[in-house]
Amino acid sequence: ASVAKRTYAQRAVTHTNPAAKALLETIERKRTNLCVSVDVTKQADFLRIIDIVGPYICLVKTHVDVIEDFDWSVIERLQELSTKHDFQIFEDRKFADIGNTVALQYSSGVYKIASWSHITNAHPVPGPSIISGLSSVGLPLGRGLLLLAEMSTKGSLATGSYTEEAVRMARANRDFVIGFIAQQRMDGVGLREGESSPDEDFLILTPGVGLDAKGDAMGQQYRTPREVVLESGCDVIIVGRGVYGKDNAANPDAVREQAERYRAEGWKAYQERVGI
Ligand code: 6AU
Repeated sequence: ASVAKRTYAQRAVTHTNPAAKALLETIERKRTNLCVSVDVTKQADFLRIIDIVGPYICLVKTHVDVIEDFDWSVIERLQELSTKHDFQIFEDRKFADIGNTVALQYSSGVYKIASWSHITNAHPVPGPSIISGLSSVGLPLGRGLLLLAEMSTKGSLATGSYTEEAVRMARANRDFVIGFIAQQRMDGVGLREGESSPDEDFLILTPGVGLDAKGDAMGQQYRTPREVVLESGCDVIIVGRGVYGKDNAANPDAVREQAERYRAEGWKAYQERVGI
């Protein structure tokens, strides 16, 4: 069956990258394809929101560089929460430089991302060397990489042949590239004349998901979990402000309620997609 028709459990069995396998197993075990993006600037808020949404997510997405009172205890607490609630960690670093530089940014500096983040992402704009650089650090640690094949923003340049080249880069590096940040499945994208469809399973993680808003004032565009998972065949919904939003941040019950709501919507759309 096409990848979109297979269950997460079936895909977990055949995936060979440890980070992809662990994510698929977590999704199946917890029956959730929700990733919450926690883009807040205080470590207390960051950890509090993650502790609330933890039971409802397969993955937490971080922008660790926006935490203004960051110190290493944030990483230790995050790892404790990851064990307590059974979720994976995705630092949304969006690497975009030459191989040598991204290898340093990934392994070193204040954040040492590779040491704690199971999954990270990169823009394909530098070409395949960005994958070599990152995989020299991440592959020995069992990490996985997502390429940004498309973006959720109005006027995104990541379309057409750029998206196709991103998929070709991923196809040539399937040990480390586990999938894409994209708005739809990439099955068969970028195949050249006469090339047959390879037996591949890329995970599609999709931001720009919201049930109550169509976008924000800075070009973000939202679709519903149903549109994303059922109609576009994506695997994981990434929700930030829809869950912890400005009003929710102060109110734990509201944050929990939204996490439950997005989890339920995302899972229902998946069940309908695979027919279970
Ligand atoms: O739900 P929001 O709009 O509050 O947050 C969406 C999150 C943000 C963005 O940095 C990120 O998703 N994002 C990405 C990622 C994940 O790489 C790509 C993209 O195209 N759009 C997008 O919003 O943390």
